[in-house]
Amino acid sequence: MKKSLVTAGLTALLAISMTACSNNTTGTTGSTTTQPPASSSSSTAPASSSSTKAAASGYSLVPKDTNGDGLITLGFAQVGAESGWRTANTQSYKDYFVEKNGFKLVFADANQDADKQKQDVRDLIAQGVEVIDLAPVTDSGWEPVLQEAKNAGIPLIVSDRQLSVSDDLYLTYFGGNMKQEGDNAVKWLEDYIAKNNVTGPINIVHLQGTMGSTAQKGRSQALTDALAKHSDWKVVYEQTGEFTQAKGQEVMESFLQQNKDFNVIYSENDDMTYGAIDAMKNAGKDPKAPIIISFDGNKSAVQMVIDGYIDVIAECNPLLGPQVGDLIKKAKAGETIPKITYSVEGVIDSANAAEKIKTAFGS
Ligand code: GYE
Repeated sequence: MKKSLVTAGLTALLAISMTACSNNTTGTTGSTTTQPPASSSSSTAPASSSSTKAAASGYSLVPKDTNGDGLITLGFAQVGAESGWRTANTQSYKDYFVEKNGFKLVFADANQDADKQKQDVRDLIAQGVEVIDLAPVTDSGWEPVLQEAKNAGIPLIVSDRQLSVSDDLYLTYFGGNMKQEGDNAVKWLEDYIAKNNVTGPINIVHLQGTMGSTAQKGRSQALTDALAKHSDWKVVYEQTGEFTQAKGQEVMESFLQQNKDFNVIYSENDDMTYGAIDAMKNAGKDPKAPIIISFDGNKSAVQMVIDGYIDVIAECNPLLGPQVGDLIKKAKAGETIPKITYSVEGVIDSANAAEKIKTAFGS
């Protein structure tokens, strides 16, 4: 496989011979990091460490069967249906939060609208659900709504993406460490460049997720940190593709029209990666030429690693339902649960894609 500096014009200026792919080891999707409890009262802005933190003092609500029907009613304030990751995430909640596991599910879809989602949570409070799980579209402006949930005596769990609020406003966070995922991707690129003696500028097309989501902030921050370390790395284009395939394609098309050189695409989810690849194909560019870095690990994306389109995927596990359910049960039983639990995630590249595809989520 050859990776080359793609010129926006007709010629490829620099051919990079790819002799072997990086051999990064990966974590196990689905497992979590653990660390002994330690006290914490700090806020949990975008994730910056891969540890678990113990419950902060100041949050005393525990899940209860308040209506005595023998089930816990979970109100799930979901982001939307923008991606394959999201579809798998929703399905994992719908599969797990059922009567046989001791739950009822009330589902609210924010359609990627942060304001609507605040109303969704208020509606869940008004309905008197017994626990709320919030997967926040963006991380800011949540204090009043979380205070309302707390005042109503409804424990609130944050999942998938984090919040910039004081951690005495929620019971626990469960999900990926987005900065770590970005760091995993960057490390892979650094190793790749070193192993393959890549010289010359690294011109990066940066497709960002939903601006203001911690998934975007953490992954973008990792790239910003890398740029500060590597003087020959440059972002030649940066635009949000809102985590959707359609928007990913659209922004990549507008970039290609600028006729600029690029040799790396850093795309903050698989769906935008699919869109970017389609845009290159439609423009008559070889989608296998640039180094493509993606996030999530949908089955089709892992197949594209095998087929040589995508070079690396930083994993992000969407199958959170059973693990959130477990935390609720533990908290209900009076156990102290960690304030933050991050999924353990690694990378998928040509070294492990054939293995990883066997357990990949989605289609
Ligand atoms: O990477 C993306 C989705 O918040 C981790 O949201 C999630 C991100 C995921 O739309 O595909």
